[in-house]
Amino acid sequence: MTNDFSQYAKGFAENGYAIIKGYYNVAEQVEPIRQHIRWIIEALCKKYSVAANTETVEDALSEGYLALAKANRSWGGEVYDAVKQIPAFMQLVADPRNEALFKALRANSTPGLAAGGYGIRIDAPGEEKFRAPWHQEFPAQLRSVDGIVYWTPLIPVFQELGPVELAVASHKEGIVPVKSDNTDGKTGAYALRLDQEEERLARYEHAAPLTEPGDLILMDFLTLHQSGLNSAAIPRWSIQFRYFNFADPTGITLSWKGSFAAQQDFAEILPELVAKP
Ligand SMILES: O=C(O)CCC(=O)C(=O)O
Ligand SMILES: [Fe+2]
Repeated sequence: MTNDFSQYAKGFAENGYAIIKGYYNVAEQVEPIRQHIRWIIEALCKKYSVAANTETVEDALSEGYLALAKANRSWGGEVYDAVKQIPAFMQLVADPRNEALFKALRANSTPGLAAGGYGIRIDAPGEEKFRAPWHQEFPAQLRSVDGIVYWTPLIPVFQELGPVELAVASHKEGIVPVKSDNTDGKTGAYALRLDQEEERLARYEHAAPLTEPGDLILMDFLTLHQSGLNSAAIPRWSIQFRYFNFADPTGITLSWKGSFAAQQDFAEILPELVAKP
């Protein structure tokens, strides 16, 4: 895999997203994360006497995780909190190539790695509460308006698993005002809904790229996107993190503050982002 990412800049600027197939080295960068997750699930199943097969990565990430979360949903939460502390995960997030890639996509930028903006999603079948509705990353993360979401799967993503969906070129909308809606028990960033969501989405072609471990999806902080619906029998495991630009004038105005994950209320920091009722 080359380290010259300039070929992606034009498509990214036009479409508000880009996909780089085989960006990470699966054996060296992804597999150690998967193995460590397996270990964590095995340890928690043992701790809570949950009978489930955790012998292989596939067993642990599907049967093991589902058995734990079914026995007690908060044990699933323990997995979620634990896995973002896997050193191999942090190494992938901080891979120097990620910073070089950001610079290639954002001319004259000074990249930052958003604190608290990284994690591993576990999208269990039929779990509506943590499904992200259509949103832009900016109100949910702040830091800088020209930030980029990095999204890479830990298992092959097929159609029923609900690939992340995005509206092609929707970053050209600029910042869309949002309002809060707590339907389905959603809170924080998950409760934000776009002003005039349907009208806006109808203007764009939608994409729901199927990806394999090692592939990387890059999304502009203003690109409209949502979680797909997982109608498979297993959870969808995926990594996301965000880089931003210290040199962005809005970022400097914000002093690069974060949003929900940084215990900040974006409505207080940028009241003009709140949709008028
Ligand atoms: O993977 C998903 O379901 C949503 C991802 C997302 O919103 C993000 O990575 O910013
Ligand atoms: Fe997002």
